[in-house]
Amino acid sequence: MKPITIRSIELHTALLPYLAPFETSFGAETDKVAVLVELTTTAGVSGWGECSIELWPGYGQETAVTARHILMEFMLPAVIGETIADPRDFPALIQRFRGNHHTRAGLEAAVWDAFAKSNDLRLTDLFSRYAPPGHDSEGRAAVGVSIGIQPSLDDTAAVVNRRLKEGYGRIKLKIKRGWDVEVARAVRAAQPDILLMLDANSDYEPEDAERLAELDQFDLLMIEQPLAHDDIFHHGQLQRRLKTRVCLDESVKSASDLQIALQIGAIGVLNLKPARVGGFRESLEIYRICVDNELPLWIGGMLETGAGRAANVAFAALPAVNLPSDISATDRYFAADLTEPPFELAPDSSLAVPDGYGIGVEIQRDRLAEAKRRWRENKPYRGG
Ligand code: OSB
Ligand code: MG
Repeated sequence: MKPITIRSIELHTALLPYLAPFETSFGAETDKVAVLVELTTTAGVSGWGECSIELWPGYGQETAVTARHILMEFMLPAVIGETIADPRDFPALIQRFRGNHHTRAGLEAAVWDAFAKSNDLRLTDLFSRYAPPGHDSEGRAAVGVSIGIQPSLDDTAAVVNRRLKEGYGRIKLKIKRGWDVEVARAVRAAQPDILLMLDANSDYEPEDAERLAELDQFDLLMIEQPLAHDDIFHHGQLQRRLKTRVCLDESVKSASDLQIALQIGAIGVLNLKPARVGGFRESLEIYRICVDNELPLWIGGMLETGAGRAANVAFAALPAVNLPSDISATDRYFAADLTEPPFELAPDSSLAVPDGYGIGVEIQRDRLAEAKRRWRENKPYRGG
C-alpha cells in the first residue's frame, strides 16, 4: 500500500447541542464537545479523526482542554513530517506520551482515514486487511440505542416506545443506585420480547451484589460496567453471583486488561470503544483476542459527531462484532451533524457503511465553523 507523509495538522474544537440532554449515573450532558483532528498529507489528502471526550471528566479523565494541550504540546510535534507505511506503526510515534487514550485515538483515527483515502479504500476494508483471515467487512453494522436516565418510569416507557417505533432492535437503559430494578421491571413488563440491557457506568459497589442479582429475573442481554471504572477483580466475583452476563466498558482500557478480565472470569461481553483503548491498532488486537476466546463483542459510543461515528461504524461492520453496537442514527443525536450524509437506520436495525473512501462522510465546513463559534462563545477562557 502507498505510504503517507504528514504535512500538517489542524485542531477544531466544536460544541454541538444534543437534541435532548443525556443523563447517566454521573450527570447530564446537554452538548457534544469534540476535538476534531484534520490531518493533511504531503499529497494533499485530508484525514479526519475525533477525540471522543465530554464536557465533564465523568466517563473518562480527558476533556477538550486536556486533549488540545496534549496534542499541541507533545503529540503533533512528534508526528509532523513523519512517513507512515502501515497505520499500525503510527502509535509507536507517540508511545512515549502516556495515557490520554481518547486524545491519541483521535489523532490515530485521522491517520487511518488519510491512509485509507490515499489507497482508495473504505476504512472498513482497511480494517479488514488487518483482521484475522476471512474477516471481510459486512458493509453494515447492527446497532441499538442507549437511553439516558429519565425523570420517571412513564417517561422511560415513552422513550423506549419511540425508539422501538423508529426501528431500534436493542434497547440499553442507563441505571444507577435507586434507579434500577423498578425501571427494568417496568420496561420488561411492557416489552417482554425485546433485546434489553442495562448500563450502570460504575455506580455500584461490590456490596451491592444482592441488589444487582435481582436484575437476573428480567432476562437481560447483559449488564454493563456495574462496578468501579478501574476495577476488574470485583467484576469477577460479581459475575459468579449473577446469571446475567457482565459486560465491561470502562474497566478495559487495553488488550492486557481484557486478558486479565478473561483469565479471572470477570467478563461475559465486551463493549469496545476504540477511543477508550487508545485507538484502532489496539482495537484490532482486542478484536483478535475476542475471536480467539469467542467473547461476544460490540462497539460502544460516546455520542460522537459524524466524524467519530463513521470510523466506529467502519469497525463495527467487522464480522466478529456480533452484538448490536451503541451507534445510532444521526437523528438520535443532532439536528444538524458536522458531516454528510447522515446515518439512517435500516429496517433491520443496522447502519450502512458509507460508500466513499476512508470514513466515507464529508465534514461540512459551515457547520463546523458555527460549532467552533459556539465553543468559543460558551467557553471563552478555554481557547479553541
Ligand atoms: O457508557 O456507553 C457509555 C455515552 C457517553 C459516555 C458513556 C457512554 C455513553 C453511551 C452512549 O452509552 C452511546 C452512544 O454513543 O449512542
Ligand atoms: Mg457504558
